Formats: sequence, structure tokens, C-alpha cells
Amino acid sequence: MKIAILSDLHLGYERFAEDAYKQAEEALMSAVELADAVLIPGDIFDTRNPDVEVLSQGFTLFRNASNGKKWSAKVIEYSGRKRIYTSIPIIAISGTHERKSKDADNAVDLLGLAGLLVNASEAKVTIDNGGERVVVWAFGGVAEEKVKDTIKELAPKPEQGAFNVFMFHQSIYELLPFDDRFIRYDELPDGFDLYVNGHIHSNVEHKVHGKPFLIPGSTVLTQLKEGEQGSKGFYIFDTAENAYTFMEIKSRRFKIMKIDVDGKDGKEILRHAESEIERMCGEGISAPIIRIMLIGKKTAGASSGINIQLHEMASRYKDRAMIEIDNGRLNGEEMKMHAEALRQELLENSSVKDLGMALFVEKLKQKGYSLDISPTELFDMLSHDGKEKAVPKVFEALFEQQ
Ligand SMILES: [Mn+2]
Repeated sequence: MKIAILSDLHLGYERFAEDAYKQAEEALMSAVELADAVLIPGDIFDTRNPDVEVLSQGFTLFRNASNGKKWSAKVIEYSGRKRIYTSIPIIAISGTHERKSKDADNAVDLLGLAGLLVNASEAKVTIDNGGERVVVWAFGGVAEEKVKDTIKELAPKPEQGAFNVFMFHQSIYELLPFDDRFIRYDELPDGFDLYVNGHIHSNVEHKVHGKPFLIPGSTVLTQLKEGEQGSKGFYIFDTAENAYTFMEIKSRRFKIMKIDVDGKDGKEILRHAESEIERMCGEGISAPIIRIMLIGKKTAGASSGINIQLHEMASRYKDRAMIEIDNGRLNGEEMKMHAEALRQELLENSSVKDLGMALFVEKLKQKGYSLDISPTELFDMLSHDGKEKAVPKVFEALFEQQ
């Protein structure tokens, strides 16, 4: 069976809403055309309460994707708590962006209710294609400290005679080594033929318990971190060959251009930057995003001439490229540069929300926080529902505890 794996479509992502839709459309249409089944490990939508226009984009996308396709593979078994309304083998889970409290319906549930896909959050789904079976065990994005308990509760067991997939949407410690709550590769359940993860927006290929582990990355640029400079796309996994291919889609390109200013004159720097920008303008489908990062031992003050000229160049290109100039890495002291480089490396690929949450959890730990509401839930409540809703719940938990 051929399985397409695409992830993190982020429909409704404000900065590049059109990119999000177009690139999701290309990925999904071509995935449906090339594969017998489609797996989507989370973040179809960018927000937990997408507005009607964005929901309509999601419905249109999945409605069109299945239009005219005669699926020979079918979902024949589903073990979850909810009902399913289709046998079409498009299997999705909710991601961190769609996450809601446990029993509330989220936007992926809506696509499930419309019979456009099967929501496999906390479920086992069996796909049959003329006797060949693929079994998918999956859970939707949960707070990081709940991952191990969620896996225990799901109790996934690979089935004999089938191709077994484990699908989820979480951070992985080895890829983001700044938070102890993140699950490690060897803590994932053993015995599966393929591991599929979402959440991380650059594509990752690895081995877990000796078997392939794939993260397709997002179909749209969002985080603008080092890892997003590569191409966007999705995987096709062939169970007969036990092999996979990354299928590129047309997308806006992103590039971090690091320029060491030490020992170079302004003209040299500008010439170098300009030729790179010209090259980038010829790639991708729309104006590329280029971050020019000045590095070196010079202080920002000492390089202000170059800075001004780079800004002038950026405005000359404003119709063809989105150029950002970053001189935060310029520093006279070498030690500071090392610390900054280290910090940058750790932050690479992590979202601002993950980092904020890690800081918040750490601070609460230091203060001896012990309420029954987990720090992550509290963070979610404060960032989404506001303190008007969060404070009464905290009081409730406080008095219940006494
Ligand atoms: Mn995402």
C-alpha cells in the first residue's frame, strides 16, 4: 500500500494565509492522487477556533481532494470513543494548535463529522486494501507532561500480519533538547513498522527501534527558523518496498544569510548579499523571505554604515523579496557570541509557544507550584481563555485541595 504523510497545513495562518491554503491544496491533491491512504499528524488548522472562512477552506480542500477518487483502500475498523462517518482512508489527528479540553469537539472533529476524514485521535484505525492491512495507532497532540500516560492509556499493540503505524503530534527531546518533559525516541512504543510525527515544521528522517521515523514538516512557512530553509512537501511511503520518498511542493522560500562582517568592506558585503538575493528571487513561487544576519566581532555601532546600505538595498527589492536585517549577533565580546550561538541552536525549530511554556513551567516549579491543574493546562488557559476564566478555575482547584 502507498501511504502519503503530510502535516501541519496551518490553514488560516495569518501572515501567509494564501500560501497556507495553496500549498496545503497542492500537497493534499497530489497525495490523494499518488497514494492509497493519507495520514495527517496534526495542525490542519492554525487556531483552535478557526473562523467560518477558514473552516470553509478546510471543508473545500478535503471535499475536492476526494472528488472523483475511487478509493480501493477502506477504513474497516475504528476503536475510538467517537463515531466515524466515512470509510475514506484519510486519517488525521488534532495537533497542538487545535487542542481543546478533553471532551470538547475541535475543528478536526468537524471534518470527521462531515465524513471528509477519519479522526484517529486516541484510536486504532484499520485500513484494508484487497486483503493488505495497515493498522494506525494514534493520539492527538497533548500537553507534553501527559505524553507517557496517554501512550499507556492507549496501550498500542502492533498486529500480526498487518503493517503497523504509530502516529502522534509532539516535541521530541533529541530534536528539541531544552525541556525534560519531551519524549525521547526510545520511549516510543516498540514493534511498529513506521513512526509518524507532526508538530515540528521541518522534515526529519530518523530510525526508532530500527524502523523509519518520519516528520514531513509543515506545508507552509511559519516559524522562520533554520530548519525551515529546506523545501516543503510530503512523504510517500511504500509498504511493499519499505521505502519512502519526499515529494516537494511549490512553496515560498526562506533563507537565512549569515554574513561575517569582520575583515570585509561594505562594498564586498553588499555585492555578496545582492547576488544571493538575486538568486533567491528566481526560486519558489512568490517573494522569498531573506533574513540577513550580520555576524562578527564588530559592534552594531561600528557597522552602522553597512547596516544603512543593507536597509536601502532591502527597500529596492521590496516588490520581489521580503528582506529582514538582523544585527543582534554582532558583538565585540567573543564569549557573548558563543552563548548566543548556543542559545540559537537550542531554539532552532521550537515555536515561541513551546519556549514560553517551558519557561512558565520552570518558574512554577521553582516556586513550588502544586495545584491539580498541570502547568501546561494553566498556560493554555491563560493564553487562550484569558485570566477571567483561568483565575476562577485556579481558585476552584485551590479550595478543592484543602
Ligand atoms: Mn504545527
